[in-house]
Amino acid sequence: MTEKLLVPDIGDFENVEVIELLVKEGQEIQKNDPIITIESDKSSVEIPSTFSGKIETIKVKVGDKVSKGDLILDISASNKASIESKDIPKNTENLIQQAESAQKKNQEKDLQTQKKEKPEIIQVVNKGDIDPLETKEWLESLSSVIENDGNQRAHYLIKELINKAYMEGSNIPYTQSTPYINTIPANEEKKSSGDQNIERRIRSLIRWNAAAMVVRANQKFPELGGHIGTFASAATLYDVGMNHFWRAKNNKFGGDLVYFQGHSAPGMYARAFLEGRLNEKQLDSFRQEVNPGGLSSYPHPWLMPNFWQFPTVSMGLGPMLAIYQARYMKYLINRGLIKDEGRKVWAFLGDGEMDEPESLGAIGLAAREKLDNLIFVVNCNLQRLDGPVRGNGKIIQELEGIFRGAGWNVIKVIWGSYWDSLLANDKTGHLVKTMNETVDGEYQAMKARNGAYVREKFFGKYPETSELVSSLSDKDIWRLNRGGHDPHKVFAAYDKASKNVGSPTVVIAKTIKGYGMGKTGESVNTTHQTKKLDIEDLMYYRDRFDVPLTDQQVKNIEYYKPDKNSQEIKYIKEKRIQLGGFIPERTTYAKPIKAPPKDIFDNMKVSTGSKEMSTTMVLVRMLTNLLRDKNVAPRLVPIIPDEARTFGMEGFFQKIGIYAHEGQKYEPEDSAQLSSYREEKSGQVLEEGINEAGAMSSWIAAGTSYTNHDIEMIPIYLFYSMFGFQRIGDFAWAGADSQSRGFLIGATAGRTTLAGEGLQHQDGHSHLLASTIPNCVSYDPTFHYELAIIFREGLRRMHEKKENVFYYITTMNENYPHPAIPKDKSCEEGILRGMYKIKEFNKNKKTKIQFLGSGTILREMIAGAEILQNEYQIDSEVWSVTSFNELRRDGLEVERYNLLNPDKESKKSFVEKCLGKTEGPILAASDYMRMNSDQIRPYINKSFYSLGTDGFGRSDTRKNLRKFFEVDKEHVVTYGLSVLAKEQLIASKYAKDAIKKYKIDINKPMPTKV
Ligand SMILES: Cc1ncc(C[n+]2csc(CCOP(=O)(O)OP(=O)(O)O)c2C)c(N)n1
Ligand SMILES: [Mg+2]
Repeated sequence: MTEKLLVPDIGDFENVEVIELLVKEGQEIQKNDPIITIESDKSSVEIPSTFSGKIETIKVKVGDKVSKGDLILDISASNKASIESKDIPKNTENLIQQAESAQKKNQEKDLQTQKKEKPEIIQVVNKGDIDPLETKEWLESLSSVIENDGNQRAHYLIKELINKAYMEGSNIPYTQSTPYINTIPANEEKKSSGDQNIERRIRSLIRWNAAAMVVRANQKFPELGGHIGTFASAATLYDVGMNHFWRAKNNKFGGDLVYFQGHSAPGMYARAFLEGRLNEKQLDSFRQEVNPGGLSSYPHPWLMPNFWQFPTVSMGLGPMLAIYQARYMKYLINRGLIKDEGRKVWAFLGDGEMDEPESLGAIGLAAREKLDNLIFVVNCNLQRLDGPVRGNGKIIQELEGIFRGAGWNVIKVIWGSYWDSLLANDKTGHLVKTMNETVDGEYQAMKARNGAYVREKFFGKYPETSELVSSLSDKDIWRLNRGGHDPHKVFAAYDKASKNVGSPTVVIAKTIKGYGMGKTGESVNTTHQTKKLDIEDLMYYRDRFDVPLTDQQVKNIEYYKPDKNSQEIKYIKEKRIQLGGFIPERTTYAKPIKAPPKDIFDNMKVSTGSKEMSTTMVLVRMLTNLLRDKNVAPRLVPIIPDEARTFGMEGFFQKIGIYAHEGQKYEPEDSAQLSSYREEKSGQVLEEGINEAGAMSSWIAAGTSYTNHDIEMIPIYLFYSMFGFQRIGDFAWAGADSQSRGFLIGATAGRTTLAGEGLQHQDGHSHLLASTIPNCVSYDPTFHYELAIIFREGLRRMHEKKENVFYYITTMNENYPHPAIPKDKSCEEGILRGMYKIKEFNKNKKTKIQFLGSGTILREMIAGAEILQNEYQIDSEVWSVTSFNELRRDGLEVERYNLLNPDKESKKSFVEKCLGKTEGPILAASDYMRMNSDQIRPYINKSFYSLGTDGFGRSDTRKNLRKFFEVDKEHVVTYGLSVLAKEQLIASKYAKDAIKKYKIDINKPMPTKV
């Protein structure tokens, strides 16, 4: 049966050009195979077949204009797989699945409810209680509900009560925090199978060696710095993870991913020393990295590429990177690219670090995406650098509320085991009441004093609490430990966190900053900066943790490493063997991706004739081509912060889908259209919403996939160029440190090219920001073939040759025709190295000038050069500068070589090779600040002038903006003449005439001043 394939609804477009035929007559095709590509002035999109069968006749050809309902081809259909098929639509299918799984969950919940557990209830006495008897009755009723019908029922009743109160007008929010006690009751703690005595001894040695390393380095070179207090507070939190939870990567398992708190790095080195991975000499090179073998101050994969995986020390980056890492892991699983092995992402954070907006900025996403592979551990030592985090409040309670509100599973680890019996005996609730009432400033001060002080200030608040500790000595009171220092409590929390299903978990642990450091460093406001300990302090530290060193060895600040056959060393190794290997460790076994054949971009090397298009559109066309390359296609990770339509990428929604872990539960408003919004569990596009920091975190996760998941991926993050480096600069630096590979595309770039958007949108400096990152390779191409050559080389260098660089390319939204690639063979090399001659005007053979132009402004220069030739008899050579940044790097290197080799023949920079033998002065311009082109001034011994867009952007037409910033063709002509006059190559009257002719106001203020 012959079916007719018609042009579907393509949105608000009519008469759209057919740019490619992807099938032939007589060809057998499957439903959904792409048939033709059509392109409007905004975007290109493939039209898929809605039938399977054999193509009889094709009714369109390249260049035709088509609209909705036009006939594309006739096909003899092999089955009834038309779009009107009676199959259950995908969305309905989703809804059914959803309903079924919800039902199943409810049944599971009901089962849980039937298990009756006797809850432990602590009655909190409240100052504002006007009728304690009534309170008691209500509480007793609640107890009996819990006893008879379980926690779920009790929770339901409480919720109903709150709803009722709300509806009656009582708008008092239900509190998000629970009493200031551990989330896991003592009787529900999972016990560790570890040998606590050996583990304590190991922990003590790690503590000692970490402190010794910092003290030794600072004794030698006081300028080196380092931290002791942070790891001292977190040692137990790390040790329990290392001994029992964190599984390493090996040939059988992908490995858990652990983001270590940056300035706790000494502790990780000290453990690696006991594990035999680092030696004493290396410990002695802490923070001395210039010579090989030094240990980096903080986790830096660039500097220790076989050790550190994640850069974290710029506060706030770790939490966001970890969230997006966990999401990306699920993305790879849902796309079928890696197995689901139950791997986890752990992130260690400081309580002070939680003040960073980034730290909390993405926790909503983690809950929404149900990232149960994610565990945050917030080390609440109540202090940051200068003083307490929340002196007047309680950071743990505050964080609990925030995370709980966002939908996280919260586990508070506040009190150690020594408190268990006191809490069990707190029949009046006064102990919990005191705990609730005491603020962090007091908690901190208590641990800087002694047991007697705690008795007076804490237990002394109420007679009931004084009585509770009456039989304890001051020493006993001092021994009452905090949860984060108690391996039993930490183990129970990690165990529960690891098993949690359906939401991310945060373990909020209370600790003491500088734990064990004694009077100079424990719980005092100066702890953070303590990097030197005097002999007395060191003796105290040794005794506090029973480190088996003699007084003399302490005076020498010797490291301590037990014999390799000792119990401790055997234990530490055994535990890591059981968990699959060492952590942290950075390796990669990813296979390279073969770069696509050179001809894949051939259609971008021919002239577009009169057809105009923007480079943003060229890029989208290129990506569409790449999606047909079987090696590259599945590895592309397009990342967009809610700008797909701006960039003409909406065709990707249908073609490769938007990643959504729950699929699509609704029928999109535009479902009838070809480019309708399609969310799918295996979707490929990461549509991040208005969230540049998150999008960048995704880019880093995908760009380091080759090491963290052993699969090379190609992230392409497209953004408004102004909201790139200057918005997420710190993440870009961390991405570079992580050796991320991938593309950043600064779209709608250029201060005068993105015309109407105004001051905060118009980018005239992103290339300069990009140039500050050593392994960022950046380009500002003008024409389609330049972009194609640069992009393909990027794929080859990064993903085939595995070079640790990343690409920043700007694309613009100005439509113009694109010429064919010049015939000259050296052109490709020039495009990649930064410049090549694109045009020569030599009709007059008298006076000459060299024009260097970049991006859209190159076109103004070509137009200006033409005017100069025709109207002023001035010849010129026009150079397309694809990258001033790359030219400068080459210039720097060559200059350095020449200076270091004064006796050798000087090498020539690429700039000099290109321009050295040319005639006339140089005038350079781009759509960026003059500093962009000025970068190459030192590398050419000729008169050099530049034009650029220094100053604040503003909205107007492109024409007006280019006039304002003096980069339009009229200014190119005028300044060109003026330059020649200054060089005494022509009379100044020509320049003066041009100023008059083009009505250039010489008294107009400098654009930087208005
Ligand atoms: C973005 C950023 N700002 C400031 C710093 C400097 N800094 C390093 S550690 C620190 C205090 C950290 O306190 P907290 O997060 O509580 O960690 P703790 O050492 O107490 O565990 C500060 C301000 C930094 N590393 N990064
Ligand atoms: Mg802190």
